[in-house]
Amino acid sequence: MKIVEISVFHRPLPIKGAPYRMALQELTALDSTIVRITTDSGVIGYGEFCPLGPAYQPQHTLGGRAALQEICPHLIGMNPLLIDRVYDVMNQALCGSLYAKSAIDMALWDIAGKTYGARICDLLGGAIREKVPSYYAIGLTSPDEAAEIAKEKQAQGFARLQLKVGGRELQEDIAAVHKVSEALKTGTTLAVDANRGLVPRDAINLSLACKELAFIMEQPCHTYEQCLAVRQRIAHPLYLDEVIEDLNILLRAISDNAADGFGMKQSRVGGISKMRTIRDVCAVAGLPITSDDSWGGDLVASACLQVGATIQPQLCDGVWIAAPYIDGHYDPSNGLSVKQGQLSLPSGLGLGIEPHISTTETAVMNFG
Ligand code: 0XW
Ligand code: MG
Repeated sequence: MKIVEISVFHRPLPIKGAPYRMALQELTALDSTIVRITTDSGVIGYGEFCPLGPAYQPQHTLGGRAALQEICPHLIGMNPLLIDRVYDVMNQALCGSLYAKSAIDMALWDIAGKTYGARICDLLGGAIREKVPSYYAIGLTSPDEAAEIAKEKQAQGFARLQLKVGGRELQEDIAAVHKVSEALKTGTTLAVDANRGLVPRDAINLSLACKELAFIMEQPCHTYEQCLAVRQRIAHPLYLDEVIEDLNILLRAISDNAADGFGMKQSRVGGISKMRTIRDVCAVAGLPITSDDSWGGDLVASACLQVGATIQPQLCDGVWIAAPYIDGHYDPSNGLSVKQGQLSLPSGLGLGIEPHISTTETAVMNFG
């Protein structure tokens, strides 16, 4: 089997309803990129990356497409089933840009599933469960509004909530954490996620002002070192997210006992192949992870779920997908939606998602 063509498509993803507000970002629309890999056997695989705007992390749409410009010509003619070997060639062609490489990796896994007659989760060792808990991220808003959203989302079946804090008066964050905590039903867990938006002093004060409340502090401060220092001074378990940019930093964090768990974003670390390793390393270390991404449509959602379904339940803190903020699906028949707080694996082979790309649509880039 050989790769004969790689096509790249743009997919605008306007955000449904109010802007998505985090400590350092307010977003009303995202730009996603779909990669289609065609093989000489006729099997086609799809991948996707969707940075959370150009300022969130060192990733942005045009940068990812420029990375694909560097990488894709080297992949034409390669056997797509030899995923690690293709990854070697990607790394020889371009240093870094793991988010762009994650889309190629995703498409290769999709091709593998379609070729071997399996879902990706089953190629990853097998789904432990067909339904996996999702979680809902409550954007930056007033304490009362956050509590109302918490009630609404728990009524919809979410058993884990993430509350965004940071980038505003600390007292408002403290009030929001208290109000949301008061609204939690028995069994609902809470993560308070600053997305690096708190200086160490405020992260410590937030935790101490809420020390009687149970929640995880997720990525409170901007840097790994700041979080490491804060970890000694707070009263809550600490998860790292944005600073875990690759496997090396993950291993360092485990060795430093820097975190009690991780919020993982698949494109940040390089795709399904890397998430498989992270899953296994964190399992050995007994550290929970989420299986998320920055943003994206049905393809990213399925990739996160395929991995999430293979994480031991006691170590899976959920699979976050952007579907609640997106109108419509790439694949109306198989697109993923959260139902009763859970995500169900698509039944199809590979990702189980066939994005609708009209024959008249022009690719933004084409190779092969
Ligand atoms: C909730 N997420 C997984 C989606 C947004 O990209 C932010 C992210 C997080 O937890 O940091
Ligand atoms: Mg996070």
